[in-house]
Amino acid sequence: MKVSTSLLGGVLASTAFAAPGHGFPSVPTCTSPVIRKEFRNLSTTEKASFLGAVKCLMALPPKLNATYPASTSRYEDFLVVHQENTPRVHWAPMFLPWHRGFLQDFEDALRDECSYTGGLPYWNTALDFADISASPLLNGNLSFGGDGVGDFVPPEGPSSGGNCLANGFFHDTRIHIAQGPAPAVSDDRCILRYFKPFISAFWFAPDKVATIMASPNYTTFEPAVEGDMNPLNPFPTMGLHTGGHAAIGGDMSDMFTSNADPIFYPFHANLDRLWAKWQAVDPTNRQYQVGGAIAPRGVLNMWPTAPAGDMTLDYVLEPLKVKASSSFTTVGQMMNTKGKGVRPAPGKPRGVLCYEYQE
Ligand SMILES: [Cu+2]
Repeated sequence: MKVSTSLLGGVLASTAFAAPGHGFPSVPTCTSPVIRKEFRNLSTTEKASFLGAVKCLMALPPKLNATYPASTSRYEDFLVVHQENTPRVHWAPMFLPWHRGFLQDFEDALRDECSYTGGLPYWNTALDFADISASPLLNGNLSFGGDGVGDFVPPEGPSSGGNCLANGFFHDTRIHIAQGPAPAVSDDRCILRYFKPFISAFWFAPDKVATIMASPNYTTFEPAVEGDMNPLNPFPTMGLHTGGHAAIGGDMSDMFTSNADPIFYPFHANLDRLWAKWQAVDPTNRQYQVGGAIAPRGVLNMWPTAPAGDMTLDYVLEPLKVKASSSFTTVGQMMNTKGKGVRPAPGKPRGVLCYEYQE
């Protein structure tokens, strides 16, 4: 990596300090980043400890039910916050930084409230494109479980399986929020799955990931990874994110309540990992590169009152209140996974993140 006296050079070298006189004190404090590993590379003990911590969040009482009365647990606090924010943070450049912060809050909750000591694991979906049902993440007692079973056919149409998750670590988990947009509606139900392997065979394939990673700038990378849905021709424009949600199906194909299914978290961590990898290809130009209209793309018109203009590093990511007080607010603070203590530019709030993905 080029270490220069330029502003960005000071930011990028985790041990370097920016040259004095720029009014841009960089005080990197991310000296031992949390390591986020691929789930299948966790030891049996690590798998049990991560999955157990998620179950712990499911058993803890909610903290947000003054705002969201339907939430019955800390796990469901995250569900209703995602549900409420969905129209503002999907099909838009906010997608990546908002979900990066959201995952950080989830990892923090596992660690602070459920004594978890590891990093949030990710799911390298490219390893399973040929057959998601054979994935180590979706098989066995220490996994997220497989396709749904039962003969209910959800509105999204028939496919390879049924509906209720019935095996794996979360086979008996009940969710108390109905699918669909905010406000949250109480419901007592299973976690829904409905595999569509033809979609994952297409979008999880390594050549599709390579195409996404070859995007030259943020305004092309972001829709490539998230999806740039053209309602007239949805399949070829799903992208890795929407394709993955659709391939797992059930809860994952409901864009509001998809994180009812715990596989949401390793799946989204993988998208975050790809963004960090894409940034690392050319950190001088990409570490703090954002852009694109704040208003969501497409004809869904999910956020009619969106402000005009492009997303910048100063854009305030509110409301994101899963924790009593989130340690970050702006897009700029979400741009560098090892940027704790580092300002994206003079006068901007210091970064708060300190983790890295193990390949
Ligand atoms: Cu989302």
